[in-house]
Amino acid sequence: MTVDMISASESVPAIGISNIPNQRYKIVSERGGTLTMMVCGESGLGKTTFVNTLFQTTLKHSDAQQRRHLPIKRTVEIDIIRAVLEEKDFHLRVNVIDTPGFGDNVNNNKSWQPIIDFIDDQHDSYMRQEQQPYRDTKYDLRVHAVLYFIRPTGHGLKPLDIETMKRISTRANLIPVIAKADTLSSQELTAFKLRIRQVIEAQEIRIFTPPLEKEVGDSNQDIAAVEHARQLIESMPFAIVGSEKKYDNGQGKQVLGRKYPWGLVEVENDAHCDFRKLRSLLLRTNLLDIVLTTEEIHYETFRRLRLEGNQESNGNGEPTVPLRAPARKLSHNPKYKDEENALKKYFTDQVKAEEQRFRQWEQNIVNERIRLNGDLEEIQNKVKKLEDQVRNLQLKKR
Ligand SMILES: Nc1nc2c(ncn2[C@@H]2O[C@H](COP(=O)(O)OP(=O)(O)OP(=O)(O)O)[C@@H](O)[C@H]2O)c(=O)[nH]1
Ligand SMILES: [Mg+2]
Repeated sequence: MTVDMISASESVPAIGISNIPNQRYKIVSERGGTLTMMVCGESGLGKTTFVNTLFQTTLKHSDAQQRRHLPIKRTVEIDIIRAVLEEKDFHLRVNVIDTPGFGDNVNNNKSWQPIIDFIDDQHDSYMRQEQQPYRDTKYDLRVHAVLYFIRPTGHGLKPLDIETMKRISTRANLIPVIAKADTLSSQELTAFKLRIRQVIEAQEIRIFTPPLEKEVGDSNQDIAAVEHARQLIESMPFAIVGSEKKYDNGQGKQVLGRKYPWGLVEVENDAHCDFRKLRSLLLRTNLLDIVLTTEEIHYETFRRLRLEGNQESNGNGEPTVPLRAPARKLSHNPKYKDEENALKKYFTDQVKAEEQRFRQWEQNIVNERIRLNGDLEEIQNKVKKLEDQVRNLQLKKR
């Protein structure tokens, strides 16, 4: 598996992952604090760029830079990027699943399938591990959030977007985002957001929404949290700008952005795009909601349907969760080759050990048979002798 391991001893404090309200922070850290997110959508919408931008803004530069200098190519297979965000004594492991974009083909039929398969496979794999009694650490790549990139057409959602989002929403937290928001004017963007929200509602697509009503107390902190959640909801779907280049913001500060003859669009500027809002939702304010709803709703639903063998329809007459676990297919993806080879070796070793044990057992049986045959022969000889004696006695008697 080609996994990029980026770790930073310190991250930019502005993120404040260690500032998650107390109780929740504890649960997250006890559970090891892992967030797995996936990016998907049409090709060329800036998914890979977004992933790099996200890491670049959350990690200290030394490690992140390595990745930055790699030229971005079209993503051709599912790529897993791992990073560890560390702040004070808080560790958050972040896994990002970067996926190849859907083609611009006329026939994009079922282009969502690899994404759905990946999400289901992770649920399946976790379920299998849960069924093994002696397994402490589980390999867990269950997807907590899927960022769905929408092309900034200014018109609306395509049927492919709607179909794909519907399917994703039945198994994971779906977060739609408007890609390359710098290509739309702010009026266009406002109108586009409204239209997308209307379609999402009309099509009854379930998207992840920050809860407004949770644990509301009277403290200023709670009021601020609710207000923040309200702002997040109002900005959805988040308008994203990604970039790996830094420019002078006019005040002598180098900032990530995209430069145009008419000016600079800054990634981390709330007046320019919603990048910071999305980052905050994912890594801070709603980290726990995202992780817990995945476990308590999406994974539980998947598990229940699998165990009951029920099929729940998604309204198109198609099951949302396949009835039975798919046969484990041997992947052609070189990323899984190592894992596959390790698994094969494990099985071969197990089979060899069992065979050895069987041979030993067989040998023991042969030895035992030889011993018993020896005994038998001895007894038969004794019987023969006794019979001879009897015969002799009978002869004498006559
Ligand atoms: N204007 C603009 N261009 C962007 C943005 N993000 C990425 N790009 C550019 O869009 C092109 C495609 O970016 P990628 O990150 O490779 O897109 P992708 O979605 O990963 O594409 P696939 O891997 O083919 O699915 C690159 O030239 C980027 O520089 C953005 O926010 N605004
Ligand atoms: Mg890509």
